[in-house]
Amino acid sequence: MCETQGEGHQHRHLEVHRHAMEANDQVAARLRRGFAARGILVLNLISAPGSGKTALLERTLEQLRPLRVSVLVGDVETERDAERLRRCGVPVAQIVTAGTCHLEAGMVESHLAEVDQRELDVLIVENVGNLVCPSGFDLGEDLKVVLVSTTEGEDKPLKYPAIFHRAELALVTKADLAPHLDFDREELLRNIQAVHPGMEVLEVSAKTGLGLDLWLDWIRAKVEEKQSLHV
Ligand SMILES: Nc1nc2c(ncn2[C@@H]2O[C@H](COP(=O)(O)OP(=O)(O)O)[C@@H](O)[C@H]2O)c(=O)[nH]1
Ligand SMILES: [Mg+2]
Repeated sequence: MCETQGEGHQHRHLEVHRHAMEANDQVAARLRRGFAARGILVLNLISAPGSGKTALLERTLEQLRPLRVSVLVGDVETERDAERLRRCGVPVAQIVTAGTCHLEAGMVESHLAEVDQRELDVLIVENVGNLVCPSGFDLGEDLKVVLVSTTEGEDKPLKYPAIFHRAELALVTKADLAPHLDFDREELLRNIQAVHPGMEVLEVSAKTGLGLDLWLDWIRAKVEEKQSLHV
């Protein structure tokens, strides 16, 4: 008897979850059509809290000129990251999720008007710091980028495979700290490839600027690719 009630409850829970995901996917599809119609490249940056998403964007945004870039940044609380990024002179909207551990397509849609999308080449979404939940929610992006810092441990791709599997590019951040840590670079690279064979990987430091040129070139190439489809 108890087991039957338990199963029923679990079934209802799964149904609610399925409806929520379907609703998210519908909004994401609408967003993707809108971005495609305007030729805007959309990147969804995902990592654990503190991996260096905002620091990397602080180094990235100005250097992407003359490309026109905007940022949507998600956090559970505060406008702190938006305030940091606005200093780079690009339009930034903060999405405060008030407890939700990931961004959903509806949140992106309702904040889009705050960043001028008529005149945009690239929209960068900094997701809520979390390696698990954000990977399951489509935001209408072209590509997901996963960041993993040298301080997080080489095993993270194995422990959180979904995001490494779904992302196009892995950025190994805080490369400047590697000499000061027991960091096994080869093992991290091996673990990334084990989860996502052939995955593109760039090693960067927002502090020293190491690897930033390759990251900027990667973005520029993706923008060109996107705009060549937009005729
Ligand atoms: N040494 C070093 N520290 C970094 C680097 N990038 C970020 N940090 C530091 O890591 C902390 C978290 O960075 P932040 O950009 O806020 O991470 P986010 O939570 O992923 O947006 C801050 O104290 C940054 O100064 C880096 O390349 N090298
Ligand atoms: Mg941040």
